[in-house]
Amino acid sequence: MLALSGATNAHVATSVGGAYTTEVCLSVADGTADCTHDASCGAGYQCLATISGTTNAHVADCDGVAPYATKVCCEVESGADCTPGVDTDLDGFNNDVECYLPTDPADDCTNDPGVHDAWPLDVNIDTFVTVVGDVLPYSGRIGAWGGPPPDAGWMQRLDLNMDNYITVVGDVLPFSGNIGASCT
Ligand SMILES: [Ca+2]
Ligand SMILES: [Ca+2]
Ligand SMILES: [Ca+2]
Ligand SMILES: [Ca+2]
Repeated sequence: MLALSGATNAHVATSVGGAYTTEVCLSVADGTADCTHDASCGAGYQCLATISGTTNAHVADCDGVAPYATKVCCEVESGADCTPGVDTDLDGFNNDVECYLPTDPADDCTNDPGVHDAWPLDVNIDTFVTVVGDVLPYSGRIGAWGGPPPDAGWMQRLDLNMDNYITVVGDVLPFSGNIGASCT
């Protein structure tokens, strides 16, 4: 992303070299990050800082108040395959829906209960589909809209048909016939 000349009161450069030996890096858990230095950030890129030049430079934030001319633009690409109309893991939900919720589009069951969210019907991530664990979270949220701005009851994880509303027909009905099901 950037190189610093030291740990404090440092100048910045766009690449490591000379006095600039401390790299500023961006990492993502699942995917890749790409950063550029340009006058404006392209589609999909976010401005993380602005700098006054390519070396011996000053740095500022991106809030538009006294920015420097060059923007540090970064994009994070998910490692997940979010192709619409494809259900890679055969858990009944297409990859684009799983990326939206989000659940793991490449796995039909959690590998780490409570943490790794993989099966859209297993809302509480315990490998079982139950009324108490997975349907009860909908209570009080029916009719909620995803916005902007989102309603107070909105929870994107529950919008199984990706229509930006939490409804009985679209999002609770998929549980019918699946209560008691489990995955391994
Ligand atoms: Ca799937
Ligand atoms: Ca899945
Ligand atoms: Ca569950
Ligand atoms: Ca919905």
